[in-house]
Amino acid sequence: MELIATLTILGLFVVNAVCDCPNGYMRHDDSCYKLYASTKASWAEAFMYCQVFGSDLAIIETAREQNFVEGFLRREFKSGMSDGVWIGGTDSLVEGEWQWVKTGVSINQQEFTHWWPGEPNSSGNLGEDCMDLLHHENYNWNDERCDRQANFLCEKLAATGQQIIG
Ligand SMILES: [Ca+2]
Ligand SMILES: [Ca+2]
Ligand SMILES: [Ca+2]
Repeated sequence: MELIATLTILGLFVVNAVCDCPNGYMRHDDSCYKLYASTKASWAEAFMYCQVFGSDLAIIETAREQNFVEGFLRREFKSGMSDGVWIGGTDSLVEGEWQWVKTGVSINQQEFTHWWPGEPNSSGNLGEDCMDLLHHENYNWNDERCDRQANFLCEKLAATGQQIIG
């Protein structure tokens, strides 16, 4: 009788720590990433797409995260993805003051930055206010015209918590 009671309790209350990503997302550290490799959008549209799916344009805060993203994008490029992937940096509010759109954190003051040499260069008459990663710039950071149609990378925090599996 005691044994059955114990088993019942275990059966009902076995919990399992889960820390996972939705289907179609790639896990790295505490984040889930989804690359839209066959959808192209302007930076503002890409921003909205990510939000619709409960995520945000990716924010790259460390060399470790940059390495992961570069590797991920290179593999996709080899599989046929075109050049140019939006991430979540912009200086559209104040020219030259780069920030991550999700958090408003200043990129200029971030310890880790990874601009390609000569970038951001605000190229062309219309300037460039949105951040992308270009294969031909080694997936380092570039400022780009925001209306360019490009693929994009969304990021969300991996779910953490407890799930009853009994
Ligand atoms: Ca991140
Ligand atoms: Ca700019
Ligand atoms: Ca540029």
